[in-house]
Amino acid sequence: MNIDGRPPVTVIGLGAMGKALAGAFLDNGHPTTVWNRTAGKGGELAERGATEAATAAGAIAASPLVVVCVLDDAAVRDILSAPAASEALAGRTLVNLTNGTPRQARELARWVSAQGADYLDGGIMAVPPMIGRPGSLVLCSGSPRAFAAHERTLSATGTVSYLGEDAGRAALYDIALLSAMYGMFGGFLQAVALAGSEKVPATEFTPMVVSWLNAMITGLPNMAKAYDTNDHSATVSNLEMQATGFVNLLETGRDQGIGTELLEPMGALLHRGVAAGRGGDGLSALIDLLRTDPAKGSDAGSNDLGSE
Ligand code: FVH
Repeated sequence: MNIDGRPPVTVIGLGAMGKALAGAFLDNGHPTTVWNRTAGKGGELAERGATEAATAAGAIAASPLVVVCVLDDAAVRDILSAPAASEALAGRTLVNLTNGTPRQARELARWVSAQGADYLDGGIMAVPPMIGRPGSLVLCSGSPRAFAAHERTLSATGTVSYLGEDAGRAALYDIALLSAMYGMFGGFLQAVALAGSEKVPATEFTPMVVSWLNAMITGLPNMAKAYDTNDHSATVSNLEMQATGFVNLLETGRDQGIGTELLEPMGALLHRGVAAGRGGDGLSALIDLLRTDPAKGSDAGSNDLGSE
């Protein structure tokens, strides 16, 4: 479907995510040009109306808005550093939806700007089948001018949340959210392995995990408030109690023949919190410890949102 007046967009990278992004632009009537390093991945999109470019430079030249979504920052640089590609960037907006670090985003923003182009960095908080559907969130930061110009087109992919002019901000949120996600998944893997050590089927046990995690999640806003106000005292589950109980998680893992490598760092942090004199505080006090480098022997310190 092509809806008259919808601006053209280019998608570079046709992995699982790039294909989903290009498909969402097509669904919303945007003339869509695609390019992928390895040929042969654009066939289905071409059948739906996409134009396959022969080169990355040709793909960039085809649209004022160029979305790149490839494996990593090194791949982005590989593509854009080719002279024809970097020359084609001038006057366009590059939206980089490749997973990367805040530092990589800021470096790329400077480089893209030096090529005479606008830059937006993004983090996709969705898996490919969610793209373009309710629940898909795309974090975005960088050039306000570029965001104003292209917000409507980008919203074909999902809800787009603009986090300000600092190109690194979207990556910071993305990586922080993924950190929370991997903590949850790591806990789930451990739980299933442990229950499975006595032949409890994962499918039987998982509903209980989901319900338990949902109950625990309701405590996060209070922990956030404790951290922001630097008052970790209002707790029904103090660190000393938790550090003592956590030893049982490690011991049970060992007794059942289940690896404990996912749990050990948390156990060590709990004990470091108690050793730092924070045993009466709640779990949120540990965030202060994460802000220090134990190898340097520095004090836990405290949260001071105004100092950075
Ligand atoms: N898929 C997901 O669940 C997550 C959801 C959240 C966001 N991530 C990030 O999205 C980026 C792309 O992920 P993907 O799922 O599309 O990844 P793949 O299917 O593995 O496709 C990788 C594409 O990258 C191309 N590529 C790799 N290296 C290079 C290079 N040196 N030069 C040019 N292109 C390169 C690769 O091309 P090819 O191998 O087909 O030639 C694919 O198009 C990623 O940052 C996720 O973290 C996805």
